[in-house]
Amino acid sequence: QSTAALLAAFAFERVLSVSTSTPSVYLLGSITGQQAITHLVKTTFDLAPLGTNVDDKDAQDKAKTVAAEAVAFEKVAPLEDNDIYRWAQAWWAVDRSRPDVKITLIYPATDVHVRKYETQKRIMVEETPELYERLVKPYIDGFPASRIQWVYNILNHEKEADRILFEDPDPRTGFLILPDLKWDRKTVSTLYLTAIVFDKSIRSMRDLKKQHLPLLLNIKASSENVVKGNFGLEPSRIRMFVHYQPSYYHFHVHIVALENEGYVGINIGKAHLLSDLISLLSLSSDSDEASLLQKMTLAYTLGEQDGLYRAYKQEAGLLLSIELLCLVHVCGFDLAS
Ligand code: M7G
Repeated sequence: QSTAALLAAFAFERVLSVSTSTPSVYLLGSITGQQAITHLVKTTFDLAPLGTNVDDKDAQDKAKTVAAEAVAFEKVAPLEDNDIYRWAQAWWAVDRSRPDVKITLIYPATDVHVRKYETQKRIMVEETPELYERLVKPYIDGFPASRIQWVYNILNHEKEADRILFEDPDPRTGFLILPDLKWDRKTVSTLYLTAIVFDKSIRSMRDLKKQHLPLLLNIKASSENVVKGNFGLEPSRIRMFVHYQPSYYHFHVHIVALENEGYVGINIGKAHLLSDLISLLSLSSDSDEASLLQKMTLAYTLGEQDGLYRAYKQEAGLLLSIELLCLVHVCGFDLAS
């Protein structure tokens, strides 16, 4: 079924979350009785990195077209004017080359997806290496492989194969680079690519050791070449980072234009710069030993709908009961009385 047909069949149920800065919205609904999530993002103006390059004739021509289309309206409804200031609402002409909205449809959506996109209270946790081993690793191990089927589809060239921008097939130091689903594959100022490694043993950045340095250095150099060669962006105009915790436990690197600042995914408490990871691994001792990334306490935010949040809550409940036990023991506190 086509995406258009599925969207037409989407029966709205409720709003999961709204971002006014992007601006975007996650809607929960259903399609033929199955849960579905629709994400709508209004596209931005593809002018930021292009308009500034005064020497590049092609870039200037493209900027002119984008600017001309940006002020080509089908209808304008004035709101107010005062001295030299006027404001209005407007509707763009429908035949512009730039689409107005980027749509992502998840169908059928699992409860994990619904919880991920729902507005929720967040807490900050500090994951010690001990907590990682006891709590987080079993949680990661318990994740069904089906959740990263989309990653394997890409690595096996079964899906998105024609989108691959770079590929190094080495099973240890290899990876491929392709557009992230968040990107409209058009707007350079919101460029969003992903580098996905072939090595399935690296579940997250916690698993990185000194022996993975060549892989990370490789990803950094190749990403810089791709953004320069394919999109005319200088390496100094992109941000490369890794999420901890990620949503998908198969190691990948986010490659994002600096102008694209709207996503919560670039916040501290979630994003770690690739160059910081490279530096930490360089400072780590021998390849086989635990790296600094395995010895560190890693702090991050967790939404209360996150599966891991429940594991932390159980832990907190356990601690509380241990403290209570100590209280009974040390102070002779009689809970029954
Ligand atoms: P993450 O840090 O595990 O999770 O990154 P996040 O979603 O919380 O950022 C996974 C990245 O993969 C995200 O940037 C997603 O937008 C992207 N992504 C997810 N899926 C299901 C796909 C897909 O099917 N294709 C592509 N190209 N990217 C995807």
